Parts: sequence; structure tokens; C-alpha cells
Amino acid sequence: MFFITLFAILLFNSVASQGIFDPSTFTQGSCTGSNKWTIWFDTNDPSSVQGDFEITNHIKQLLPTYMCSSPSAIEAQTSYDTSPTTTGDVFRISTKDGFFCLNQQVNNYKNRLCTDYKVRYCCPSASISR
Ligand SMILES: [Ca+2]
Repeated sequence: MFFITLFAILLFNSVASQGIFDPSTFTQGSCTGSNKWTIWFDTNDPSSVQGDFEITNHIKQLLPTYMCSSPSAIEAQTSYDTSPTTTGDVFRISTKDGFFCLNQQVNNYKNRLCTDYKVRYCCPSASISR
């Protein structure tokens, strides 16, 4: 828990300069050829302390048979299958690190939390069990 908190604080500084969510970035990379999308991962619920994080390394450790070591793309949706653009949340997404929505970045932070999100990754078809 300490590590996560420290990480969030470090991350906050880099996220703060990125501004409002850009629709073009909720999918990073494409998924074609011998690759396919994994199942959706929702490993974290929004907390009032931090936000909603779906961390790539955490997912690799938690669900190794459904995940590959070097995904080529990541996509995020809300847990209710709507586009992140509809939430008004501010977040960061990258294949390497995962998805991070920090409550501090949300308008009227005192009154609302980050929406709950899920992510999926693009992996070589042969490397994942489904
Ligand atoms: Ca989540």
C-alpha cells in the first residue's frame, strides 16, 4: 500500500501537466495480424483516497494466463462499456504502465470519484489462453 501511495504521488506530478482527457489516447496502439485483444481486466475499484488504477504489471502478476509479457496496445472503457470520453474524468493511459485515473484530477473532486474503468491489451494470439 505504501508503494502504491508513493507511486500515485509521483504520478500525480506527471499527470497534472497533461490536461483534460484526449479522446485519441484512450486506445494506444493497434491490434492486428497475429495479435488479439485479451479479456477485459477490472482489477481495481475507484477509492475515495486515490482513484481507479489498472496497472499493467499488477495484471501480469495477477492473471498471467490471460495476459502477455509485452502487449502492443491497450484500450480502456468504463466498467459499463461506455467510452471514457463521456465521463469527464482526467486520466493517463499507456501500454507500459496501464490506466490511471486520479480523483484529484476530476472536476469538483470533493463531490465525485473517478468512474470505474477496465482495460484490455493486445497480445500475440498464441501467448494468451483466450
Ligand atoms: Ca476499475
